[in-house]
Amino acid sequence: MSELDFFGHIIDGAEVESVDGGRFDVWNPWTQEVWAQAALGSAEDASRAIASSRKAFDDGPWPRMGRVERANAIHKLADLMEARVDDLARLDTTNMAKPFAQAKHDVARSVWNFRFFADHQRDNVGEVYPMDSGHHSYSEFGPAGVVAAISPWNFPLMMASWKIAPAIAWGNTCIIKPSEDTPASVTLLGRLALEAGLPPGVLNVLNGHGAPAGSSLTGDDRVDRVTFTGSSVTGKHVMASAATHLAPVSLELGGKGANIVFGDADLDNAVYWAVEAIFRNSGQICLAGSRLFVQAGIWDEFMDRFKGAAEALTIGDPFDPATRFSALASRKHFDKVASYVESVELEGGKILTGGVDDSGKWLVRPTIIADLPLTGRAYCEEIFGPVCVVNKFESEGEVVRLANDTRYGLNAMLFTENLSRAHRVASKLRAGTVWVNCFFIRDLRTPFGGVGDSGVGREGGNFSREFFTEPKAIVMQIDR
Ligand code: TXE
Repeated sequence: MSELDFFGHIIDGAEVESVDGGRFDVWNPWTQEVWAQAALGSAEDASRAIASSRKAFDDGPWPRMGRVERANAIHKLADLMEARVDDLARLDTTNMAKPFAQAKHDVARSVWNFRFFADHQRDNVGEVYPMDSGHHSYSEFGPAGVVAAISPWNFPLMMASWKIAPAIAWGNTCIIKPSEDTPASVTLLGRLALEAGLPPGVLNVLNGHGAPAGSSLTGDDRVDRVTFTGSSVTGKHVMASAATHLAPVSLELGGKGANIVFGDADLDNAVYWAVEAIFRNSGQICLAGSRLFVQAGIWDEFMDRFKGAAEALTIGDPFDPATRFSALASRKHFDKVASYVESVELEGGKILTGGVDDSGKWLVRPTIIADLPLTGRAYCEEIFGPVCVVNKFESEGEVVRLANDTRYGLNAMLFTENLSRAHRVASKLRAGTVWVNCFFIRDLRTPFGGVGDSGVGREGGNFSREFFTEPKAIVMQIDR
């Protein structure tokens, strides 16, 4: 057997094996082969990582560094990432079958996360509150401490960077636990952080499973903040675990996004984004537009075009530049998505195109479903795959009710050329983000997060500042 790549933990300035030498296999879901191994973190490894980040916070230079110097250090890490774009992207593509061009796009967004939060922290200001009593008050935003960040496998590098960047920019130290399905790119990021000269313990990477590695982080009272992206079920465990030591949590969980196309929409644009919203990344996006609502008057034309565009996506090897759509990220996930597709006809729905591929690949083709009762599993539950359930609607009031009738509330999209309707409907939708005539566009200053089962809290710009710092009020007598 050829020598496999190995991804260790990054703890206290070095890449290390687990204390007990444990390792786990890392799969390439396109070739269905093991291509690497990673260190299998135990409770003891988690404890070591926490001790290191604790020491780096309590005694190290990072939280005490000037804001300009800290920003420069993070920009240096971003420079190193930029120099290794292809390597980072290759790891994500190999590890989860994300088309290579999309993986490169994700690396660019990850670099931008670091640059944005470095500058945001450097240029941020406190507030002064003039008082009538002969005093004045002002606010200060000091670092919170040790941050445990737990990230998923659908955007391995990008979701991790979204957490690490604001955490370290605000002077905290951070332990990231990537998903056990995708340890590779985050481990390379940890290596680059050492190369960039970040002090030991500022960014530790702990590889391993949700339990014990992840749960040992969230339940440890030396951890001051827990930020998590993953399933709603796991999110509840993470919140309960953090509550044992009252660590504030930020949870970005599942979604069942509504995508509404009104009769007056620009159809070329609406079709383009409907395809992106559910088939990009093989639908493995919490923000996916998995419930599509189309107004009756344009149903036939829209569905024709949407189906045609879905069938035109080039499916194949994620490293082939022509590929737009590839396999699901793991065997386990393929089984889950396939089981939803298999439930559709049993529950009265019709598969208009797509379905489970019969090649033996872990592949579900771009799938469009109609006529499914609103109680159908594929309509109600997060599938996290390339499966779009479409429904017809008549009126604005009806579609707002339908869109909001879900336990989730991460995001929604609406397509219309009517300005008043765009504002009116956007404001009525129960969701953390509403995209009008577009999808997936982010400004890092804006709040990001969800309602209901989609999460707790918001991150982005000053919302990240609130979470990753301990805001302090200083009150001073000035009239003596
Ligand atoms: O998620 P988990 P899984 C949804 C999606 C998917 C389903 C299952 O529907 O099909 O979740 O995916 C870590 N304490 N999303 O099983 O379990 C785990 O190791 C601490 C939506 O991968 O939520 C990984 O790093 N950590 C989603 C991370 O949590 C724990 C992205 C996510 O794993 C833990 C991913 C524990 N007890 C899946 N148990 C989104 N919102 O984008 C697990 N983990």
